[in-house]
Amino acid sequence: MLSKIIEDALNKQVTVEAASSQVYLAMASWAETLGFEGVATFMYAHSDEEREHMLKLVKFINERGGHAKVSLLEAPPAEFGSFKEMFENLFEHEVKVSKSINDLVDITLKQKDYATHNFLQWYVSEQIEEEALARNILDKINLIGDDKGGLYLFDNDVKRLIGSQAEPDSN
Ligand code: OFO
Repeated sequence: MLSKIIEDALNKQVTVEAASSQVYLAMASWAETLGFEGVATFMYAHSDEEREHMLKLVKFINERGGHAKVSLLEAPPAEFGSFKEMFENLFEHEVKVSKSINDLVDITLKQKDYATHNFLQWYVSEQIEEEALARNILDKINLIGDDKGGLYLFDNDVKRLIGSQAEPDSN
């Protein structure tokens, strides 16, 4: 059974994951309007993954006797400047999400909720992967700079990174 403190903290994370899904969806749509099909495909898939992260939390909260809530989200931006800015934005976003997961883990320890602590280890591993992937993409983008041909190749390449993150455990 979840304590109210843990239930509220997990519900906050539901909102964080939902917001991540929305922002990556906005990035996908923007890239698609610019004709960058590979980047759009990557971002659509990433948005779906964030929804999975959210659903995993929703199910856990309800399974443990709590009530997962769906909240109103702020609209993400519609445009992201350049791909470099967009991927910088993605990286910074993931660093923030990692902090939010770490804070959550900290609360479970203080509350001595070891079941939720154990459940959250999946997210801890996932954030390591997500930050590494974002950093990897950013390195590639920095190498390309403003080179149009490079961006074209990058667009083709980035599709291959979909699902390249290790799935620590799907349960
Ligand atoms: Fe849910 O991992 Fe990204 O935000």
